[in-house]
Amino acid sequence: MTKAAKIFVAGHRGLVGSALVRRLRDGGYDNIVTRTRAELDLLNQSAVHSFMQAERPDYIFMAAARVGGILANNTRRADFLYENLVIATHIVHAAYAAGNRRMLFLGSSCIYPRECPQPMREEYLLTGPLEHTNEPYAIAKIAGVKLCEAYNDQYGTQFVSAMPTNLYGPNDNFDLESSHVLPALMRKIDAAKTNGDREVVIWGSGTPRREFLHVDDLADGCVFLMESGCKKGIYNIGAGTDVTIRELAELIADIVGYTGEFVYDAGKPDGTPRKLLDVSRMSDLGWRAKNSLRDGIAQTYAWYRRELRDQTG
Ligand code: GFB
Repeated sequence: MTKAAKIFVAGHRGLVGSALVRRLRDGGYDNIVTRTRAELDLLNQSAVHSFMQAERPDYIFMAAARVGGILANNTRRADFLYENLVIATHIVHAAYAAGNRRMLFLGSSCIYPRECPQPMREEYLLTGPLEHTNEPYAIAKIAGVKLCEAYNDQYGTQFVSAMPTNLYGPNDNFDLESSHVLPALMRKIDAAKTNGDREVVIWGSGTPRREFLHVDDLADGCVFLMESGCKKGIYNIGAGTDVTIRELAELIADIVGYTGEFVYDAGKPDGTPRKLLDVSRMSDLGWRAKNSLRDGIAQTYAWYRRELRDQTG
């Protein structure tokens, strides 16, 4: 990837897209193309084609998606399936039609089977049934991965897929209904400390295990993949270790300085029991995540307090 290359980051306002733009700028890539949703509706096929024909980016980072935590995935099932399918097909086909050859497609570790052997290797894709709560999102992301593979096979494109584990960091969604667990617990625990509450409610049993990666590490891994000239395939990007939701809550409480109790809401779903990625494909290439979970959460908490707490807390 030359420094002068024209790079389209789809979804640049989101958690992943904004981290990609930061990482690319830090790396000396200045020719970055972005579009807000108002400027380019990715659900509009002809708008996506016109944009791609006009801009003809050399590289694309496909980070645009409808995303959310377990409850949003489970209740807005149609939106998650429809929008993610449509966005992926529009971008992949329009990129190919405009002569683009290099794309990195962002998937998710929820594409692997619910009862997948742990840690999950890339070749376990489509070897068993999916977790019900996020099946629509996973199906759409699997379709995106398969689109990349099929266009590579038939048309000679070089579309690579990155499978991130559960992410967190600046510009995350902190809405308590639709967010992922880490920002939700950060907000709830921070509010409890501020208000002097003695209890924080955790959804589910607290026993599911999740692997959390700071989004700056993900962005670094994605740029590394593009720079290293990978032409096809799936690459898991994770931290390599996981924690229970209870351990995550305790770690956040320690960083925030909350000393109250946790109570568990059995009326909310646990989701998949464990999701830990096997990251040996990336480590064989020489890449590994840099941020520890404690440091990453502390940095994100500082960001949350600075940028969001006054508006949301
Ligand atoms: O992060 P999360 O929403 O997504 O939830 P998934 C992870 C675990 O944390 C679940 C529990 O067991 C939740 O029940 N949890 C506890 C909470 N308290 C809370 C809370 O206040 N908010 C939330 N959101 N969870 C998503 C998928 O699954 O992960 C997506 O639905 C995607 O498709 C994403 O793959 C990375 O890890 O369960």
